[in-house]
Amino acid sequence: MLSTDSKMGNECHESLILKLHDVQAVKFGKFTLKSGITSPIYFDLRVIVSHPSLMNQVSSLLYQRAKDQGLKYQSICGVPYTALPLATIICANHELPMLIRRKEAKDYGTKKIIEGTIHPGDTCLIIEDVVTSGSSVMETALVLQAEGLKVTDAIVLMDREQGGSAMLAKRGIELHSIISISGLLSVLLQAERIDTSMAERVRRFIQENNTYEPSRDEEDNGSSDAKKVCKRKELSYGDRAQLPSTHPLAAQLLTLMEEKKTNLCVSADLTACEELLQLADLLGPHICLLKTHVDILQDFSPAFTKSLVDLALKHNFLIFEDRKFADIGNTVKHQYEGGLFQISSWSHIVNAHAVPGPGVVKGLSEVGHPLNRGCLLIAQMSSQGSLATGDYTQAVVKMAEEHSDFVFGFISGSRISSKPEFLHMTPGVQMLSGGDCLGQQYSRPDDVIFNKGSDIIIVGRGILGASDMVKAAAEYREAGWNAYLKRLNNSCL
Ligand code: 5BU
Repeated sequence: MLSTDSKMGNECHESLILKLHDVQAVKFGKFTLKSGITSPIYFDLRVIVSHPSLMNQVSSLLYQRAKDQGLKYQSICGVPYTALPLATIICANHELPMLIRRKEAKDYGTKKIIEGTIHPGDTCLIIEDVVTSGSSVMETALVLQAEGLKVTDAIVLMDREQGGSAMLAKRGIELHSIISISGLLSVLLQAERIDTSMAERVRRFIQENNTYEPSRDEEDNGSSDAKKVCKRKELSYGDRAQLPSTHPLAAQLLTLMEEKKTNLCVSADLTACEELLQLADLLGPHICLLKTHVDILQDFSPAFTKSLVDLALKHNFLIFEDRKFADIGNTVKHQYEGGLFQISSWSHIVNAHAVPGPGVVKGLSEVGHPLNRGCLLIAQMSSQGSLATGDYTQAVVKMAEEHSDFVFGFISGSRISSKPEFLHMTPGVQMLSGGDCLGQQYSRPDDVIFNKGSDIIIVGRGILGASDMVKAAAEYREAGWNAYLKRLNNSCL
């Protein structure tokens, strides 16, 4: 086991996940689904109706999620059947009006399909236990909409991440889930309820059984984000390296990406130097960048940085110390050049927050520019609730443009500058979307590169946590590169 600290926080719904496993609401093995497909995981959330404390816990989490999202709604409807009692508990506890959707219209009396008082124009929040394809949520939404109600959001306990969220989004409904498959697997793995091979089997099953099939129109254009990408001519990494305005270090990086056919940066978040060097040697052929957090190493020595630089030369990758400088110019100068780590002497790339103002870039540049180093500004973060959004992000783009002799790109979730000389790198990437228990949020490689127009995927635990890290790195590399090729092919030349 690697010495990366993958410990989960407590507010990870850990106890809930373990309880769900205890009562067999989630099971592992071989199950034949309705569709005839054999699945290694099976959810039967119906059993929770016999466990009142679980019912209370789940209902309050569903309600809290809607509150955290700032959702405005006038009534709640649970998708029959399991979510019906959950909606009841929420509505009773918070004195909210509830609507009940009948599975079948009554064949006598009023023939109503919805019970309760309907106020057309009101917004109704949908509650569901598990979403796979999203069809049950959609059915309920259609019935409510036919009665003149608005449906904009649905809260679900468990998203199987098999395309339901994309399907619903396309129809104007945002799905918010409490537990992701990746979160569930992490908790059960850590509690030794399942082993790594089972976790990988489930991950693979989920990836290979995505029920969402984009329409032809969408396939041709990507999502709405990709449509924006498609409006401009898309240059290859190699072409961008040749632009006169491209920073020399960015040109070096773009060239090696094109040559090695990789847009994968591995986030080597390990705590022992020897393990980190072994990882760099092992994954070197697959990556364009190796990202470090040098201050988490327990046994740091200058000899380590020398070995790392040798490996970067051997495998033709660059080193990116994810230091996130965020102080006044004079202080970051010392932090970059001096101290124990002497970062500027070995790391090709560093990053900085723009929050102190342009002085942070000027200070770093005084040290890094003469050494032909480069800097990324953190314009957005992958973590939940990040404040780096909107006007702040725009101000970061402006700051980068004003200091492009040293700043050559961004840490961001998507393409935020249309200037092709700037590189966009995105952390928070895994094969399955979801997150960890401390606010990290994951997007898939294809989404990041093709839909969002970023250039480099940064992957940590998606690779470090795999039983075969080389195989995992090869898979991420392929996914990232194929998404890039798809983007080039899709470009409107
Ligand atoms: P993960 O194991 O793939 O979740 O690791 C992500 C890495 O990227 C980790 O080293 C973070 O410190 C880093 N990161 C991030 O996750 N999100 C951000 O917005 C920034 C850095 Br900036």
